[in-house]
Amino acid sequence: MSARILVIIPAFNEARAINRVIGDIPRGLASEVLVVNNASTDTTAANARQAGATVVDESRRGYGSACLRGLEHAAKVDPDIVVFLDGDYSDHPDEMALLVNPILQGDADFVVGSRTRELREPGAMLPQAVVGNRIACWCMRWLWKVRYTDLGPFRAIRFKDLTRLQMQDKTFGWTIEMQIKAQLAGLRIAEVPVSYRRRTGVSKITGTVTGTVKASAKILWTLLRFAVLTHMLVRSFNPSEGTAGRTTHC
Ligand SMILES: Nc1nc2c(ncn2[C@@H]2O[C@H](COP(=O)(O)OP(=O)(O)OP(=O)(O)O)[C@@H](O)[C@H]2O)c(=O)[nH]1
Ligand SMILES: [Mg+2]
Repeated sequence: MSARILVIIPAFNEARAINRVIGDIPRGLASEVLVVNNASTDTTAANARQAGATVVDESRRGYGSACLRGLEHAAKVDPDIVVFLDGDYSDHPDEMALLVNPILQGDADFVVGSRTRELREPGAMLPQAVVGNRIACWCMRWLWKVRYTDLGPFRAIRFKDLTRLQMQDKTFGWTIEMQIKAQLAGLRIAEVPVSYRRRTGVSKITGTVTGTVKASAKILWTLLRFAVLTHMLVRSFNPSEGTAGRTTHC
């Protein structure tokens, strides 16, 4: 029996790109393509339907809100694997097999597409995004000993593991929340290099000053929150942890 793969695409005003994204998803690999229309004021929903996707609406704006709405739908159809993909045609949907194969082969539970420099079209990722991602990955490595190189939106995860993570973030902290929680939950994590091109349509996050500031602040806040939470958890299990001079060595 082949695995059921649900592709979730959060989309806010992506009418120019959405049908190309859907059209490039390898036929036969995805059992369903779900576009979460996040309060678009253009023809995103109609275009997505025409391209063959299931469309649901989420009126609360925010990347995480759209992804959470996608998970509500997933709970009804119970897929084996969920793939997340942006709706602006920056990711290469035709590379989807690179992400799902390690899961299908039993080598990983969670696979992140890393937008490496060699596979990135010049200008596809703005300098602020490159630097911000690098700092966030360095912090995760330092705090939780996990080696990520990107917070890429193109990713695949076993649905039952994703449910266990109890995702909550409603905005730009969604990707990093999943990566931190995957490590804390002991999932087998893999990264694969993926291509990335300049977006189609108007930039909303990294191409705008307010978008960059809001996204950076949210990512930083998420890192801090989980750092404090995990630190408190370690101390409540092991009160001597972190208390200089009281650690005993056998
Ligand atoms: N910004 C934003 N994106 C949303 C929202 N809801 C869904 N999305 C989708 O989330 C994906 C990522 O948003 P993008 O605007 O491409 O963000 P980005 O890739 O960091 O930056 P740019 O491509 O430079 O704009 C796209 O598919 C958006 O359509 C929302 O409320 N705000
Ligand atoms: Mg984008």
